[in-house]
Amino acid sequence: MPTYPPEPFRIKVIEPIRLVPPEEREAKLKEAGYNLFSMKAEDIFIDLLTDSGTGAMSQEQWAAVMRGDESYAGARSFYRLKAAVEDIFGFKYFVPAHQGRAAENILSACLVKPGQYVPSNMHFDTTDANIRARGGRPINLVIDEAFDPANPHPFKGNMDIAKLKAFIEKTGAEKIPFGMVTVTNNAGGGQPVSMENLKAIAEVYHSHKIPFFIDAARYAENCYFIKQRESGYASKSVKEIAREMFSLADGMTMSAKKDAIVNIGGLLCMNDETLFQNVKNELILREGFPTYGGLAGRDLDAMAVGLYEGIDEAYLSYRLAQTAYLVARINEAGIPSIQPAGGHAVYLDAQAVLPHIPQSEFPGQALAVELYREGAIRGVEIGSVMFAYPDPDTGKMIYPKLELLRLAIPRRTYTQTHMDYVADTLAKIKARAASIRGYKFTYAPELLRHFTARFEPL
Ligand code: P61
Repeated sequence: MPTYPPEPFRIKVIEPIRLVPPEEREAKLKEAGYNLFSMKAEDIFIDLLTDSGTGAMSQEQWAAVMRGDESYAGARSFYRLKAAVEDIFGFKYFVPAHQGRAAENILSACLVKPGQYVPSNMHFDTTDANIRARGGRPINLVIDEAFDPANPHPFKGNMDIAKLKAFIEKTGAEKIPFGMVTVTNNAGGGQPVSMENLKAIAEVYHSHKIPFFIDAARYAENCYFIKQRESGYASKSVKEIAREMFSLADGMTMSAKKDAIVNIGGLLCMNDETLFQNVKNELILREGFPTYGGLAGRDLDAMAVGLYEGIDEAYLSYRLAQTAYLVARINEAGIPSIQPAGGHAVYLDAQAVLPHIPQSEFPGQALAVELYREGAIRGVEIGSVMFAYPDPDTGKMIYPKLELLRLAIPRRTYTQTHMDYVADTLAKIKARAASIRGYKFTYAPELLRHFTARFEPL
């Protein structure tokens, strides 16, 4: 059992949470259409829906908020953010955006044409949907080990280089406006990508003159895994590893709500000047003037500070150990999850816990509902609700390879006792798993359906 490290911070401000009595939970579930996105936050005890924008900001970040310069154009806050972005990522140009998907939307609007393809290890759902929304097709080429939950491969987020080469040969580079990789791979267990693999990806894209963009939402956690697991990196700083990573790419999108530990914010960086001009025009249309990009000056300042706190190694070491601890406690309770522990979340193998529920009846969603029913804990399904799409050529439903329930850990927010409560709750569910039933949709939109879908128990 990994030890739970002492937090490298202490608590100065608290936010009360309330445990809704079990007898009130059923009505709340029914009212929400059995979709945890539709529940009131006040009815959740431990909220592991996402690690996005839910972290605790530090005293330095709150102090920075007070320094926010709310000038419409050329604010001091923008220049402080610019200095941090240039120092850590090293790209020639950047714009702020209000969050990751805004950066993805702008990049897709500028580059993706109908019928084109964008490969990655695995796109997360907003990237996937933004490419589809422009008529493009997202393609996932992660290594096969990623689909074997028990396989302990240290870099399970790696792209399969042979598959990537074969895909480009078959499709033609002219149909690929840019290629991506997601670090860490959120859709596949929060698993890291190795530097060796990043170098190989860059080489393949560049040999075909395909621009390479990194989805950098959790780059700092990925860099710390490289430091821990990849030979030659133990004595390098996370910042040095990050600089090496981004020097391989032509740009990046980032949801700053993750590794920059802010409640709102995003980045779009690039080296190409013409693209930068087009991005700025698109940004002005949809987000705001290029020196604020849909954010307040105070948000830019919080991000400038948070970018450095996100690469602090005492913090990262605690962060990854907290996740590993929760994974170990949950596994000890007899619930299998993707191995090894990822960076930001535990990914429960819902299909293994509920083998009697077929994919068409959403085992991940069933487990999510049960976790609320048992302990007022909120997670998110990452399975057929989120990722089953009809094939655009045949119309036949394509199901994802894994049915997962993700418990994402907000940064600097919950303690060891909270993690123990989650593991103990799952142990109780495990004891009565055979009696749990599946769900069917009563409403589902076409794209990103998990946010607003409604269900009925079967
Ligand atoms: C999450 F239920 N992730 O993991 P934005 N890239 C990557 C992400 O993980 C990501 C974005 C881009 C979220 C929030 C979320 O269906 C959901 O700042 C690797 O959220 O726009 C976001 O960044 C987009 C939760 C997103 C969901 C979509 O929890």
